[in-house]
Amino acid sequence: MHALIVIDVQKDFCPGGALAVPEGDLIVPGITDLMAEFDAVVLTQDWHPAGHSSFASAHEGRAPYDMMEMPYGPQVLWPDHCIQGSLGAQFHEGLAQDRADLIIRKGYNPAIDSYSAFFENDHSTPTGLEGYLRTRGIDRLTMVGLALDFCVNFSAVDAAKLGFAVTVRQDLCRAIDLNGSLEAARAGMTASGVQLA
Ligand code: VGL
Ligand code: ZN
Repeated sequence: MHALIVIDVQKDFCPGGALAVPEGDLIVPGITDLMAEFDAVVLTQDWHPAGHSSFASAHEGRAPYDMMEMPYGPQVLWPDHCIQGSLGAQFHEGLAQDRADLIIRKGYNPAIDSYSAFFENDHSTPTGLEGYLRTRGIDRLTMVGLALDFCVNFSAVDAAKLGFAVTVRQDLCRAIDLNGSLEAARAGMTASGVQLA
């Protein structure tokens, strides 16, 4: 069984949003078209409480895109984005969200960010997605969405480590590309056995 995993195609990650990924909106029609080809469709939704610890605004004297050492490791500080219930946290209006079997939210823990759809950024707290996929007999994943070098990357690497066969459709992703993060992400995914298509 083969699932399409659509990462964080939300208004805040599209042009005009709080953490806009260049051309983030351009991938939406292609993703919607692709949904019919899969046994299952899962959407992830970045879903932070106000004042989340990954927001620069939560730390005095810090600016967006600074790095900060957290108990679980280094963390990029972001502009406020995808706040629970806000307009920016909604899916892009062109995404066929009605076709999703499951919508999994992440980043709701105030003290830990969660780039990956499988584990929070401590790399140990599970989101529950692995159990959902396995109990449905899904062993192959195709991943698309935003951003290629953060949430898609972490999700793909975790999925490969968990033993899923993972393909990332790069044409249906866009990247933030912060300080070489895109090249590092591509190298990390390849090293983990992720197929970059
Ligand atoms: C993401 C930064 C912060 C992503 C989420 O979806 O790639 N990036 N939160
Ligand atoms: Zn986030």
